[in-house]
Amino acid sequence: MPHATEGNAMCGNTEYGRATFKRSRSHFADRITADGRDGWPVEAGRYRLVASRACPWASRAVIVRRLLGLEDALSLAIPDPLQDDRSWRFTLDPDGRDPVLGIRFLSEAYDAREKGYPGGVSVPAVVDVPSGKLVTNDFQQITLDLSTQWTALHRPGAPDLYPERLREEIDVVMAGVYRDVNNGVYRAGFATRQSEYDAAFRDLFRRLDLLSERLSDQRYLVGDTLTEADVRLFTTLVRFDAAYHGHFKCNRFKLAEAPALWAYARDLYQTPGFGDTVDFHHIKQHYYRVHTGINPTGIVPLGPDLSGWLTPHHREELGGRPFGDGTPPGPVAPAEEVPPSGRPEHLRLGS
Ligand SMILES: N[C@@H](CCC(=O)N[C@@H](CS)C(=O)NCC(=O)O)C(=O)O
Repeated sequence: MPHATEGNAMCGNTEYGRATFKRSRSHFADRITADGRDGWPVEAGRYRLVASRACPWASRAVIVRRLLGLEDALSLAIPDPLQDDRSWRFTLDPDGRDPVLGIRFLSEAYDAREKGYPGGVSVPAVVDVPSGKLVTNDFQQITLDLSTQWTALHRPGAPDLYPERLREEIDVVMAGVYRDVNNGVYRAGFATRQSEYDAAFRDLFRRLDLLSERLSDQRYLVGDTLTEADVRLFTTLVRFDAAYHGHFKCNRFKLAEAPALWAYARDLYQTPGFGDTVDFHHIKQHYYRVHTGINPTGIVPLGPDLSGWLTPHHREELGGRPFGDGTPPGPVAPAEEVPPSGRPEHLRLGS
């Protein structure tokens, strides 16, 4: 069932104004479940995940899908990192149409679900392919359902990213990461009053200090294996120096200046399923060119030097078993490879 929205701010260029930054709650919160209780049963090939590689919320779903080996069961559509006033568009595809859904704008799937829907069009979005209708854009729930409801379609050796016995701790860690880090960078970046920015900045760096401490003697956030909590922290950390440090004024330090966090982020980046989904070109283009309210010239910086992402991290010395009793995912399917333009080894600083 559609849920009411709260506030009016999203990370696009049109929905933040003079008011305090407030993230809207996802409007379509139906769930795709094993028992199909909302009318959307888990089914291989039925749904399409629309996820911008620029967007941290959508990237969570891209990473989890890959870690769990759901690529064949749930196909992936990647829109242009630059929205126009009709929001996300499929201009990277031939004829500007998503080849599976046949639509030019993600808004068409929202319209098919609810004509005249007044809220924003956002990613991640899961669309029912046969009807063309949006099922859910509930970014907080989508990944948890991939872990707990799509189990029949997981690859052999898929990790348990949301293990029952650790859920309480994972939820607590994720709540702090969400409030101060994932959403904290947006609160700082879109603040329109000094006091709002100051508060968001302080909360963000206080939390990063705590996380640094936690990660200085343990490899992962909860337990000794990868969990959903690591996915959620990673998607903000990987954008930190490329976007948030400058564009959102989150500049007490760069990620590359925070030893434990930087090694942790590199460890994840170099783990199959994480870095192989990251497109730094999409990230930089999106943030610096779409948020014209905070970067009116639309100039995209050439830096920072991203080559450090590939350097040794030595985190294996802390122990940990990334995939628990499972195994890492295999190579990325050729059709889903991040193009060279988005990889650190190909991104060149101006010379
Ligand atoms: N659905 C979410 C979170 C996801 C989100 O904010 N996604 C951004 C991209 S990072 C988006 O699609 N914003 C709409 C737009 O930019 O047009 C919400 O309700 O706040």
